Amino acid sequence: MRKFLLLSLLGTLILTACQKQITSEKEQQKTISEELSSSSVPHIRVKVCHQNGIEIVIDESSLNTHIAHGDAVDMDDDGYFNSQNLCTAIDCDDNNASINPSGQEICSNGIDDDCDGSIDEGDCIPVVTICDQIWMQKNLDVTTYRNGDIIPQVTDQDEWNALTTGAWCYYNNDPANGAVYGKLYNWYAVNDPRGLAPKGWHLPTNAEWQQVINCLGGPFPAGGAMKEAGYEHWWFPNVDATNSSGFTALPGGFRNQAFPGVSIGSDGYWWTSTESEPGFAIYYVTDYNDSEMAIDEGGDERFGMSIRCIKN
Ligand SMILES: [Ca+2]
Ligand SMILES: [Ca+2]
Ligand SMILES: [Ca+2]
Ligand SMILES: [Ca+2]
Repeated sequence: MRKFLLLSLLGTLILTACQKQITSEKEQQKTISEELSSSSVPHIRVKVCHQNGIEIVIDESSLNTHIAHGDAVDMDDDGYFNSQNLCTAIDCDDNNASINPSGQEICSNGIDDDCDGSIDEGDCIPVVTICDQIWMQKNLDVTTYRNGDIIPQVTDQDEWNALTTGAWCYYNNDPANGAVYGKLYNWYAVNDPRGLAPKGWHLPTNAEWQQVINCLGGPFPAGGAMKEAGYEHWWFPNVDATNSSGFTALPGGFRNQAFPGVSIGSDGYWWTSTESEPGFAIYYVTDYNDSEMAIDEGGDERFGMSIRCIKN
């Protein structure tokens, strides 16, 4: 009998200890889940294209389930899905938001930036890295905004002068100039919310122009370091032009309210995205008879000027 009582007591003690352990494990789990749900770390959201062509946004935690169903995903959030789907063309690199079917093909990087199956093909843009900034090495030459909307070409001088919206022209309305110098855009095109720069690029601000000029030693040596050397495009004496930066500035001239083309061969003009006062924006100019890359805050927004884009 005593033996039975001892065993019974021992059993009760063990049971109580086990229950306590279970209760404490439950409390621990509860605490962990409370911590998780109240965590300030945001859950990562991912876009998914269902096989029925419906696009939804999910929590990353359910990603594997969707992938197992055969849904396409957009991990780099560039708007293109990673495999055959009914929502978009295929993103050929879903870990890089600069690479997608509306990307800009960059020359000499060995990458198919626009997902067309060709690498560094004909219409590619040469780029140059200067002081931690990646610049297009050629003036902009697009006819559409980033969303595909057409930017009108305006040749008539009165029509150009009356514009309050974006437009482009060739210097002197001559396409032969466009082949070398790119297109001239008014500042309304620069400022259009649809985006003048291709996806993954932007129009440089005044601060970004200042950064490269300061890095090249200030306005005076900078012009020489940025100008294409020699006289193929620039007038003699093309002072101090070395192109040591690789920027390869060309004298594309500009369009004003009187003429469809002024100063080709002697000056290059580039818009910034920075407005100085209503109706006027900041631009940079360099010319053939000194080595300055000069700032001018008085660019009439109706002027047509060259554009250089910077990589985001
Ligand atoms: Ca993508
Ligand atoms: Ca991509
Ligand atoms: Ca390509
Ligand atoms: Ca490329």
